[in-house]
Amino acid sequence: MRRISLIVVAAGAAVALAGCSKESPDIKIGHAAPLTGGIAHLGKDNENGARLAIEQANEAKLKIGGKEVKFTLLAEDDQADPKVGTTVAQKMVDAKVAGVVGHLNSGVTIPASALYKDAGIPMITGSATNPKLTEQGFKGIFRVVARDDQQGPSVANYLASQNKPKLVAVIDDATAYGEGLANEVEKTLKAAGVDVLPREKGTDKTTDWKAVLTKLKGRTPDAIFYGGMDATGGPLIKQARELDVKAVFAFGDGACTDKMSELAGAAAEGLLCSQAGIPPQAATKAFLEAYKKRFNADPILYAPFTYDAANLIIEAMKQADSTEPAKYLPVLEKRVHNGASGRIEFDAKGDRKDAEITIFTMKGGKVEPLAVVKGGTTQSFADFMKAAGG
Ligand code: ABU
Repeated sequence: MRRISLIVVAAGAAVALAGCSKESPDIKIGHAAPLTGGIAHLGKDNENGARLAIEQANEAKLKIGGKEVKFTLLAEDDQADPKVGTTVAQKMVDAKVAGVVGHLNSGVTIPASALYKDAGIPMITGSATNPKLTEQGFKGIFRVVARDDQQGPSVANYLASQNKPKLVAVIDDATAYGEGLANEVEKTLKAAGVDVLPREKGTDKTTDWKAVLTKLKGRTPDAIFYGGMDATGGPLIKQARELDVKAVFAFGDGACTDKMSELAGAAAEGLLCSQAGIPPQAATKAFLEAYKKRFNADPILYAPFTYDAANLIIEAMKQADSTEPAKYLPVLEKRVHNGASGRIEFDAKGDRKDAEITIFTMKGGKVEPLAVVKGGTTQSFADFMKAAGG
């Protein structure tokens, strides 16, 4: 009888101790992007940005709700596949993540966003640019880059005004991103009086473009725009030059990376492309130094934006003094954040207000910024940096 009493007392003491535990609550933040396949380098870059923000928050030993919190990054591989993406999103919901940074691809982010919205989990993408994401009217779904109905017209107008093509061929990879961006480019070119050939299509796995290019060669377009990622855009431009296609090539953000040179060599020189934000090298010095120190590499494309997305979630939790989505979401919706990629404020749809678009050319194997488009005004990259105090 005495032994039973002792056990009961000991169990009670253990419960009481757990109740007033000084242990840091573990707050999970999800990140999802392709970590395998042709664009794994971009997925890892995005993940690194979010990871850096979380590690810095843990070093700062933040107190929320009177307790020191420890953030954990739940990093998942969605394989750039819409079906895998929704499975990953369900895994995040089941794991009770407090917020999500991601996904990378528009075609994955759009279906995944419905699961986060239903679960009341805020999600911020640092790279998905298809307008539909924030046109769904979902509460708690945000993006910190520009949309393709801003990016497409910017790159198309730059191409039309600088290169003055009379006939343009447009190819896409049949994804929500590639097709959507190509549609915006085609619409803008036609409005500028440029003739556009009937659309050619590949997939996000196509690396043999010879049939499409041979067909286009016979039509001698002055320029070719491709809506797709660098893993497929690199072989496209390489094979075009091998077939002696002389057209100027233009691409959107998915193929606006130094990887184009790795894949296509000298064939990539002179290409024109856009990114849906400021270039990585224009991010804050503090971010660039911390990224280099942590990962022994420079950011490739959107790491400053996923870093900002993770910090936006953490800062909103701090301000709300709660890690509960229902409590910090109203703060996140209204927050003004001065991040690595500049000032971020969301509009009523969850898009970034006054987002920049940068136009680049490939020079010496590196994408080099030429101009920045903001609020419909284009200025040289040098002037943009001067005005930004850089
Ligand atoms: N925006 C570039 C690639 C990601 C996407 O929107 O699919």
